[in-house]
Amino acid sequence: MTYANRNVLIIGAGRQGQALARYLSRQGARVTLNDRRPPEALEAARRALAELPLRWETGGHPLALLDDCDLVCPSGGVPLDLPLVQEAVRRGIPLSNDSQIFLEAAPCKVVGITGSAGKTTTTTLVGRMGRAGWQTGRVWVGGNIGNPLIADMEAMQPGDLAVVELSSFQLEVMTRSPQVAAVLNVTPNHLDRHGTMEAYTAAKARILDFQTPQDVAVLNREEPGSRGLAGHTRGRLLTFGERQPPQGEAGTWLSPEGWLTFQGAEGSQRRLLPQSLIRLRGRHNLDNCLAAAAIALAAGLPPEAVRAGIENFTGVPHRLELVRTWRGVAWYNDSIATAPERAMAAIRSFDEPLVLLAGGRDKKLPWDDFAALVRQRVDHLIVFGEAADLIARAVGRGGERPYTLHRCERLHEAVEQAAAVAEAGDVVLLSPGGTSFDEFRDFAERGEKFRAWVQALA
Ligand code: UMA
Repeated sequence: MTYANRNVLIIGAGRQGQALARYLSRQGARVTLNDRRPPEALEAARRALAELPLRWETGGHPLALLDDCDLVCPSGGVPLDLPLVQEAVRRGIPLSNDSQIFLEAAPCKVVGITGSAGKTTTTTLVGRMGRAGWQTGRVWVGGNIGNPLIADMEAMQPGDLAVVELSSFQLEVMTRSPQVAAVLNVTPNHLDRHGTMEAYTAAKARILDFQTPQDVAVLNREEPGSRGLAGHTRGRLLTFGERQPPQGEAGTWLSPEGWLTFQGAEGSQRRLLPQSLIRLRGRHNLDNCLAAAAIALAAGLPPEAVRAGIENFTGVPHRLELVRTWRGVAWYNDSIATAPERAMAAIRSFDEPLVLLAGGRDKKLPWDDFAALVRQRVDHLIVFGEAADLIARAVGRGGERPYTLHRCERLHEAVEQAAAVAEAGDVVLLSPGGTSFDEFRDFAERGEKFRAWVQALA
């Protein structure tokens, strides 16, 4: 597709919108960048893009922007039920986004990774594996992880490998799939945006829907949401999971001797690395390693690269990140956990007595399973932010645990409360289960503030 002289409306002037505006503008498109925020709030973005001939429309989403418009590109954070987007659909104006345009134009092999949890760790691992073993060019890592790869398009060469994390928000409008496409799991998440589990699953399935018979799908054998998408595979299927794949199925697994192992479709077994070399905590991280191994092998990387990518990897910031051990208490930052499921995976990663900080903004997800796990595993629960009361009500009282439950307005107070109740040998875990938007710009800012407050404890 060529963009020269086409009128493109980009909605949202965040990272995706800015990267796309730059790319399309260089391709000769006439770009309008629209954001609901007022001009003062967009100063930095305007300065960053000052050299481009962009039209800016800020402070709202007037429908008149659609007059003479050829293409509308909503950013990930822009809901598709926004009247401006709905009106574009009604007028028959096609929708696209940075990831779709990236897939259309990428000159090299692209690996796409999605899932409700584990995307960023798995994407990072596959990137490390690529850097250890990709022979024909550079390896690019980006997408929902934070840096849109459309920004690097002009430097990409046919022999390169691009590893891209895709969110359900991006996939929702996409009609292209990467050559290697992985769905790690599909558990309730973002239901505030997608409405139903069916709609959310359908968005995720789009990563497979447009593959060709030459492509490879990677699915989680042991998680029904991902496994259930097997019917969407158009090419080869590889699976991952802890137990051995059934006969005839290619995939990774953990052998009884403790080796991450690859089984070929014809039944061959290849040892990749011993589990003892994995330095990440938690069972979900074992799954992320098994997934990354399957994805890397699907992309054509050698087994040695799988080992090199996992060995010595200690994790991604804000994901079960050890901040500090102070007075015998280990403080962990898992600010990325913006859904109860994620917080549950974090809780299960520890055997130590737990002080849990949970809260933030609710995404209309069920808290019952989370509450049941808290009653089994958490000694002290500290709830904070908008969802504090909701979580406290779900956990309720009765039974022994949690021994104490404290309510705080803000995260800073919650940190101080945790310092007051934790004893040597405990783990204090920030794994909120809610988003950060009630108090912070994003989960990264929440994690950074948490880190700073914990470092300052004295
Ligand atoms: N905006 C409007 N109107 C609206 C809503 C938003 O104009 O109705 C504007 C906002 O004022 C803001 C811009 O849109 O200026 C924000 O857009 P954005 O939230 O998409 O922000 P980006 O910086 O472009 O970040 C996006 C992803 N954000 C989302 O999908 C919500 C980032 O994922 C991603 O890292 C980045 O692009 C680079 O690709 C974040 C995320 O939370 C980490 N993702 C979700 C997740 O992982 O669960 C999907």
